[in-house]
Amino acid sequence: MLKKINHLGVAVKSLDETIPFYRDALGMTLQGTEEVADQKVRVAFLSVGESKIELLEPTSPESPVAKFIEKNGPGIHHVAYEVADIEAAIAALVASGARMIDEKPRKGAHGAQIAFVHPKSSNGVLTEICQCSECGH
Ligand code: CMX
Repeated sequence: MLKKINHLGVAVKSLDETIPFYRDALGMTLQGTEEVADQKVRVAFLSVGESKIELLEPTSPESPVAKFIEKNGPGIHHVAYEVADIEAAIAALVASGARMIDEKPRKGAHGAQIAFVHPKSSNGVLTEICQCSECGH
């Protein structure tokens, strides 16, 4: 079902203050920034080899990322796995008893289709699946 880890999501207070560490100190390639209005975040993707980090800055106090930072401070927020067929992956997760936050895919960054599994049913790790055949990341 899974193809690979697509990215790790990292909650940050400010993209502008965080990007220099990843781009300049670690030498990762900044692929770009984008607002995902549906998720109330502004995101930056940085890559090294095949691997990517998604920095997530909340754009509203109602953002799930704002709530996460308020409770935990900045840090690792989710793990995103790439799948070829997100509808089939959601069906398989539901069939195996996983509690989905999204039972239907919604639109994420770069036009990807995304869905989250609730961290309470994945041992405390917010888990994203994404189908991004046309999103270029
Ligand atoms: N990782 C692990 N646990 C998390 C978590 C995270 N990222 N976010 C919340 N939790 C935990 C909380 O700590 C809480 O645990 P306790 O009950 O032990 O205190 C539990 O989940 C439920 O938290 P809650 O306060 O009831 O619910 P929230 O309002 O904080 O919502 C969640 C939590 C996961 C349902 C919500 O954040 C959500 O829907 N997330 C999916 C969407 C999202 O994160 N979008 C941003 C990224 C978008 C992108 O990548 O493009």
